[in-house]
Amino acid sequence: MIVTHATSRVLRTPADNPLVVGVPADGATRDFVTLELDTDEGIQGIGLTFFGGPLTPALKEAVDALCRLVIGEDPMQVEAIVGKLRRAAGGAGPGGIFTLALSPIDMALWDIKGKALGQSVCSLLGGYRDRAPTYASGALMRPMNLEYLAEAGPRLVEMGFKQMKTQMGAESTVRQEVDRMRVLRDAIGEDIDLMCDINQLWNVSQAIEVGRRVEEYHLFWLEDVVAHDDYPGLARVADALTTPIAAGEYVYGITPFRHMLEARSIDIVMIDLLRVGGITQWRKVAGMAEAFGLPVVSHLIPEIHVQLVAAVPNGLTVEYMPWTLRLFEDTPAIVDGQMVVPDRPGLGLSFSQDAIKQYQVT
Ligand code: SMN
Ligand code: MG
Repeated sequence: MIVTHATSRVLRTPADNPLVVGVPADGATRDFVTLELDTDEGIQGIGLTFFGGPLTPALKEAVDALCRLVIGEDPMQVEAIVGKLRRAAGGAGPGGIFTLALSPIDMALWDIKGKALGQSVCSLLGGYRDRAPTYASGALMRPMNLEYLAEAGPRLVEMGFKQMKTQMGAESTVRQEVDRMRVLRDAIGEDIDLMCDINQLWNVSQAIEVGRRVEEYHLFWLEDVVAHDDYPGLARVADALTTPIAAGEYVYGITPFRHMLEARSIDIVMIDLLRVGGITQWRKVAGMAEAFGLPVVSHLIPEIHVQLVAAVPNGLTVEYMPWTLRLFEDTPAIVDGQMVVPDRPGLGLSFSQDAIKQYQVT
């Protein structure tokens, strides 16, 4: 089998989140670059990427340029193709726009491999189980006030979520930060896992101070408490708190994970599929984390990440951030708080033709 053709598109969708209720849309949009890779055997693989922001046209061009090097290659030889693209990119890699452009190609190759073999990507990567816990994300964000949190948290529980994530980092006093956790914990009860993302907004002493004051609300994890590349700083926070510290979504490639793990910076390893360089690299980080006795969690794109988190023995939970939901025809079901791996080969996904018609940027 050889790759014969690549089609990339830019889709621009409203920047909403169906888990948020009662907040009017503000007209903001999100750009995605989608990829379809065709083969001489009629099997098509799909992938997508984003984080381009104003560089989205450049990201699409980078995907197209790399795809030109994939035409004529055997899609089953994923590492060989990834190696070829890395060597070709030279100093333009290993992070940044190169990694973001490599990821959709790598996803599409795994999708083709799965379809050719009649196996899900989850099965190809290890097939540890057929579903994974999932948590609601994006509904309990920093700008929302306490009244909204008290209403929205229980609404997510009613929808069937057993885990949910909120944010801190924007309040002007420690007391106000702590109040957010108190209000949410009171609203959702003791049996729901509550995660909290700081998105790098604290320094080490703030993280330790607020972190200690919210320990009584037993958070499932505190995420990105300080700058993503302050590995010793993260380690100081992780040592000071009993709440597990999660990080990893902001780093590119696999090597930074080695540094974080060696420095004992984190307790939970968050892997972003786009920044790490695709499925091939994602599973290498999962293996590294396993060797350190640590669980891995995903970042965004739950429809694809379910395949990965369910595949590995240390997959903890899938972030259900429904940004990409409307891009696909059929998305994985959520049953009893778990996301189920589709019973279809490859990624088990196809792009919605309606979404392409509606959102493609010409
Ligand atoms: C997040 C970061 C960047 C884009 C979307 C969402 C957030 C998360 O940190 O963990 O979901
Ligand atoms: Mg985050």
